[in-house]
Amino acid sequence: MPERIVMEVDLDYFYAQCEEVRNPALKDKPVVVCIYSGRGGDSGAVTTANYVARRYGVRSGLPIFRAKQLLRGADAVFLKADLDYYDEVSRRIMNILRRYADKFEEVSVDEAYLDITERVKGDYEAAKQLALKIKSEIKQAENLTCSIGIGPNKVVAKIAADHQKPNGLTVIKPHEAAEFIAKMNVDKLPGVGAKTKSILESIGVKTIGELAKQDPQKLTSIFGIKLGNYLYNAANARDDEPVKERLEPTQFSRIATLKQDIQSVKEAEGYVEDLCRDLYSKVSSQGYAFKSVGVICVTDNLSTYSRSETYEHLLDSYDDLKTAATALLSRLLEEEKIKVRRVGVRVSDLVRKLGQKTLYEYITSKAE
Ligand code: TTP
Ligand code: CA
Repeated sequence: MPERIVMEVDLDYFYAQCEEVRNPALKDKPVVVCIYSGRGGDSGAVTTANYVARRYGVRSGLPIFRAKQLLRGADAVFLKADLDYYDEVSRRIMNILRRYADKFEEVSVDEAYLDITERVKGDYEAAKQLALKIKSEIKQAENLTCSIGIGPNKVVAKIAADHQKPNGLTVIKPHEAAEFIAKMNVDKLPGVGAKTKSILESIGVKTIGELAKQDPQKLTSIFGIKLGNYLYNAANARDDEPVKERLEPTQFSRIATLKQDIQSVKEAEGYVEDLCRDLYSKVSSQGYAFKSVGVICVTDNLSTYSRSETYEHLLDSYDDLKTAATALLSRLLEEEKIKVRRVGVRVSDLVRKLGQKTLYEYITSKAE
């Protein structure tokens, strides 16, 4: 059994790069992708920015007005985030990546782990060649760049991917791993945020190398067994966490607690609309349509009641979902005569929607 080799793929300045792809004229300008709060004007935050904008200090999470100040006079472009579009690009890229992995784990819209041990027979040179192939396929198919890290486990692979961006490729062999991370600050370790960082600082630990030399028992006494052990092992470049093949979801649901108990569908109307809107947006952004809809009601003594229905045809719109959920809720309330404290809506019997391009990819991936 060869030693494990893990790859992490992280798409570069993802939302902003997606915008550059569909409008190449943006490429040399600072591009800032924003989520507006809905309170008018520039109220809202930066989701991400391209590397041109980052040179001016623009970062994720910055208030939009601050980004505008930083970019005054720089001919910058501010865009409203188009999450559906980024999800669609992400889904196509994930479908490409999946084909290169023995085991595949999608971590977020723009990051994934690939266990490639078997595929490259434990050979780091072959792993590097595979990474170059992946980069070139993503570039060709979507005109996007990514940064890839390769290492003996997920922690090292992720730090390696972060090491050189954008369009980076960093390969860290097992015997190099501990030294490679030792000089970095502790917050380069995945999962170490501001809070853990400041506790570590208070015991005099700033770098990963310093963390690696701590007494593990001291770390578990401060952070608990799980985090303490993780920190100690990760700092020593050890991590047994497997790349977790995720199964396709079988259902999606949303539930809400009502301000007041309700007894009729009329009183629940606003809640049902909100739940369905939220749920539909989730399901469709993940690329699914559905055939079954269910509603669930919870009373104040926590008894639960539910109704569901499977339809002959595919449902694929907010209106379909709202109509189905309202009918089911109406039936449930008439039959049970209960006072409802929480209402939920669920969709199942999911069917993946295939656009033209994904259909093509689907067929070509089958043919391999
Ligand atoms: P990241 O991978 O953190 O960043 P990035 O892809 O924009 O840039 P990098 O080149 O450094 O990898 O986040 C992925 C996407 O998630 C990002 O394009 C926008 C979104 N995002 C937010 O909406 N809010 C946030 O606070 C962050 C950090 C990201
Ligand atoms: Ca990224």
